[in-house]
Amino acid sequence: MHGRETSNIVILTGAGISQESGLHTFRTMANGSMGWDTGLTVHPIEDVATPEAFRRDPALVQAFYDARRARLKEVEPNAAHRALASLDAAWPGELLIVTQNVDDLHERAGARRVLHMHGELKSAWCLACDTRMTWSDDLGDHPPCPACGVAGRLRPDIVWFGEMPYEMERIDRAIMAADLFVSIGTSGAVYPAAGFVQSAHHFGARTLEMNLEPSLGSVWFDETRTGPAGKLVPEWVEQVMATA
Ligand code: BV8
Repeated sequence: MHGRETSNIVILTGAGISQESGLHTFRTMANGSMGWDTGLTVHPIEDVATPEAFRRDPALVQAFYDARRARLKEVEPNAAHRALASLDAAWPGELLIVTQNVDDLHERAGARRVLHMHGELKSAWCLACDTRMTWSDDLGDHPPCPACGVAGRLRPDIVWFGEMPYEMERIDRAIMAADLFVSIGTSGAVYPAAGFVQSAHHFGARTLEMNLEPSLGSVWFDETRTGPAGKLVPEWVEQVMATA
């Protein structure tokens, strides 16, 4: 089953690939639920990353994402992002980087075949006219929508917990056609992303994870390499390019 040539590659990335750029990862909190560690405090996802939280306290949610959007201006892509961008530019076969990250570091490193399944900080969504648009400033000060002019109806174009991730059909098709499924810097705690390795395995792909520590889904991977993405990913890209 695994003797297949490597031509179609799907790469899943998580918060761990941006950690060496200075962006925080999530954290399992004392009460077992997930939280977003801003370095100063840990926001339970229930307070900042659900539609209910946005209805309950829109100012807190907007401030949370305004701070993360502003932080993007202070960080740069790292060696792992750059290595994937060079692979994307040179790989002759199918390749898709499916990221759970809402930061723009894959694109700023030069990657093009990128799909943000959980949305992007640099995009806003108008709930009055349903337009989605590139956005780099705050949303907390209720700016008018550039498309319909209505003020205060713009929300972060982010997939919150309980909401359907973006482009699931395109992701499923890519996984079904993949010869190689690679997972980088993700804990495997959040679904449906955490289930991709099982379907990739089911459709006969070879599976490899690169992570600081084995993820929750580690048993599903044919190979696990542990260490920082900034070191492991450039090494792996060199190896896989040698097979191109
Ligand atoms: C949905 C945007 C239904 C927001 C995010 C099945 C079982 C159990 C629960 C569920 C289930 N199915 C659905 C659920 C519920 C839920 C879920 O999974 N809950 C969890 C908490 C149990 N899933 C959902 O709600 C999903 N939606 O199911 O909708 C539906 C179906 C039909 C129709 C309508 C609705 C939506 C989930 C998406 C939520 N939004 N992000 C934001 O970012 O603010 S998820 C968010 O959390 C991230 O995008 C990412 O997905 C996740 C965090 O995980 P990681 O990225 O892996 O980061 P983490 O910090 O956990 O781990 C980092 C790893 O890197 C670690 O292992 C670490 O060791 C490693 N690392 C650190 N540094 C480095 C490193 N590795 C290498 N180098 C380093 N330097």
